[in-house]
Amino acid sequence: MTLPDCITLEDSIPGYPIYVINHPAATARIAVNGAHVMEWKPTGQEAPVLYMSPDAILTPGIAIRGGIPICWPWFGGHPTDASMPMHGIARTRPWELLRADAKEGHVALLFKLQSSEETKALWPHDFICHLGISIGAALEVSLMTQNTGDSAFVLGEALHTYLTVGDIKQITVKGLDETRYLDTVGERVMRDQVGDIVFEGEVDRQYASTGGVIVEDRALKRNLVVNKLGSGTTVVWNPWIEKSKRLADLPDEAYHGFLCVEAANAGDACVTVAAGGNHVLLTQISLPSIV
Ligand code: TA6
Repeated sequence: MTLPDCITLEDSIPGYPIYVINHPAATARIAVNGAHVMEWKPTGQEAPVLYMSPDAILTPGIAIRGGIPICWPWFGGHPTDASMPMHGIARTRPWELLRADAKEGHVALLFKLQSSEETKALWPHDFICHLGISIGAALEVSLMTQNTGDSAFVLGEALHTYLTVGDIKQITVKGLDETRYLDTVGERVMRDQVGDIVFEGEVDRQYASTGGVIVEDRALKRNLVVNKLGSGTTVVWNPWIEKSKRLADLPDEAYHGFLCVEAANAGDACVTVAAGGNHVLLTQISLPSIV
């Protein structure tokens, strides 16, 4: 497939192809492993918008710590089998690039992942997934699921976005006030959000919300707007120090510099896709203003 001049296929890591985008509107890197948007930096921004761990393991079959991991077809642990991989099977498989187009204001890429005997050994359903990525002054990622089998399946999923922040202690997340959420830190319990979200310790919450949020970053003097479509769950996660120490692919102190805001469908928001049916989950990240 011919690539536009602004996209190159980098093989600096043997057996681990990465598409490198250098467009006037933004730069980005996308790994074939997991169709994983690793990096995105709109032109004019000093700091990248997506966070990538310096200790991320770039090996086929291993999930990447940072960027936008695709959690699919389950979110978190497998519903019934603890031996299955966390967050499903999509983020650790190679996806096929179907096409890439460069436009004046953005680059658009389309990746595909299709069921196989190997995937059906892990998840016994026929499917075709497409991932549409639009990279420019904003980033839009769309995960499209087609059920190509003859029976319905239940889908848990997330676009597990890692956002670079200047200092987690100077972050406020707006847009989830009075929203019900599952708090998974310690005992799993339902709570109601009171006011904006601030960070004084580990946060791992699944909010019942279909709307967007604003991440106000007073340290970097920027707002990140995270909008979404086809999502009933907004996951907000920062591991803080103790969990960071337990993650081998994340420096202990890295928690100061990132936050996950995930467009998801988890728990009661999991989606039933009928035979022959489809479902779209989309997240969009933009930077409308300098605070
Ligand atoms: O989205 C939050 C979460 O489910 C956390 O509980 C934490 O496990 C995080 O995902 C990262 O999961 P991973 O499997 O990528 O280490």
